[in-house]
Amino acid sequence: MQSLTLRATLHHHQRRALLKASRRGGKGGRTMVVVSSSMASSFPSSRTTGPSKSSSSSFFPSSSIGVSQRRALLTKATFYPKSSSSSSSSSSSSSSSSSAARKVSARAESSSSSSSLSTFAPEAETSTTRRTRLKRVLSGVQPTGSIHLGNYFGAIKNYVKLQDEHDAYYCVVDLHAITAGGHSPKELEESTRKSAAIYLAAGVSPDKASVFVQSHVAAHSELCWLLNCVSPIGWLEKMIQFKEKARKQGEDVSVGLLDYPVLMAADILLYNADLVPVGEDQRQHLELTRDIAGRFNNLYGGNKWKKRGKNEKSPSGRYRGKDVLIVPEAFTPKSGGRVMSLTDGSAKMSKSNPAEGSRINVLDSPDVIAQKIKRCKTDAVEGMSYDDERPEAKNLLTMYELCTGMSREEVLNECASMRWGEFKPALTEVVVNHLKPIQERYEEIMSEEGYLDSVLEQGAVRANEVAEKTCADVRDAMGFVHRKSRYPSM
Ligand code: AQP
Repeated sequence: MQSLTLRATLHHHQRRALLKASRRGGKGGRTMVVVSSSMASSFPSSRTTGPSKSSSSSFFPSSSIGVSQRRALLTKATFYPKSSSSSSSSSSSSSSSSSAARKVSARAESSSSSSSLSTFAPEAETSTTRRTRLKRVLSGVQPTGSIHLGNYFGAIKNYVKLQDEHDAYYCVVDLHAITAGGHSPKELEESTRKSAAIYLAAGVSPDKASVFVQSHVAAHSELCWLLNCVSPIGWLEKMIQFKEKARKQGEDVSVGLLDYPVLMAADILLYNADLVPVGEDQRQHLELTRDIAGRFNNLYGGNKWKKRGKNEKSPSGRYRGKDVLIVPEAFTPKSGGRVMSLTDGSAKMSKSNPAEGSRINVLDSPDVIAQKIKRCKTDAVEGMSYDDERPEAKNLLTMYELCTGMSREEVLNECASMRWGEFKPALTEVVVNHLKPIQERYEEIMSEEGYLDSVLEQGAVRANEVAEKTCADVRDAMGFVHRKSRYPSM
């Protein structure tokens, strides 16, 4: 198996060019390529934070670097032959690949402040020290249907903003996607990959955030079960989303749908997340997460946890006697926290709405976007305003604001006097222009064989590392007999 771990500060396109080049040179055993910041500095900056700041022109296709430059990169790259892995297990073992990947990640991380690959300054920051220094952020989108502008502005765009200053974990929550019951296995698989690729295309960088698939970290399901046993059923029955979706599903409503918020609590609490970027519709679930964490800490944390062992340290190395689970905060943007439907300004834009014309998907073509905006609901008032009494006008102006990055005042200066017939083409243009670079990057990511899988694998390795520790502490606090060995979860 050939596994490439590309970190440091390169743009993903740059890494992909390297990936291609190294494939040609790395036949045989596992090949790990580490790229130093000094190498990265010869290319355009990778600190792209959003689609508006970058376009496909900033990426470096293999043709844009000279042969000698590429050769120099590959000569500088450090190769870890199979035998150098710390694990002696078979080449296909994910645990050996995990430990090697961690090693490489840590090296790449520390190399970001050094001028040469062979010199690792002792004071250089490692991935571990960076992680302990930064506050942690966790979030995810379920791979049901297509990601729409609500998901993008309510959640994903904030993933990109927060990744610079946080230890970020972003997952595609595939276990949540099956709670509606009767899903198509083929669509789940496709949608999971598509969603992960959209995260990356929107600007989430695997250099800054761990991007992974929820079901690749078995601890999500385990912690969900443990938390189920401390969560009163009455709390779950009160959830608005459960009531609305259960009404639509009738008698076929699954236990999974009721349990959705406990799984979401597990997702968040596993990573000891400080901050969770979510749209307004998920704030109630986040409140529930806080309640579940509080209840767990009351039942098993503090002094009760302290008495659980002679050793004052927990399995993960934390001091017993404190809260076992961190109570998180929600992060919801002022604008974009609730993007409304195109066909009903009082209902949120949603993946599960059977009317395709009610939403704009991130991957919709310009023609489809133009059609949807042309047909969207309007009112009979002349001119455009952010009036609460005019939910459709307010929603579409907010969309204009979000796509252009303009303030409300600027949007009004430009659009207040427009009629619907004038405003709709203007809105179409800014939406299409905003989504164009994302769609182009999406195509590139999907066409690069192996790239997405390598990102997801590396993300899952890091996520498992953190999640396993929290789960071990939770089991310890609850009184489960310690496991003598770690079982591979992937
Ligand atoms: N309309 C929206 N406006 C702003 N944010 C939104 N989110 C969802 N809809 C809007 C946010 O997107 C993130 C991922 O959502 P999810 O995949 O968990 O699904 P959801 O919240 O149930 O909403 P969907 O995507 O419309 O799906 P369905 O139709 O199944 O309800 C979350 O942070 C969410 O807040």
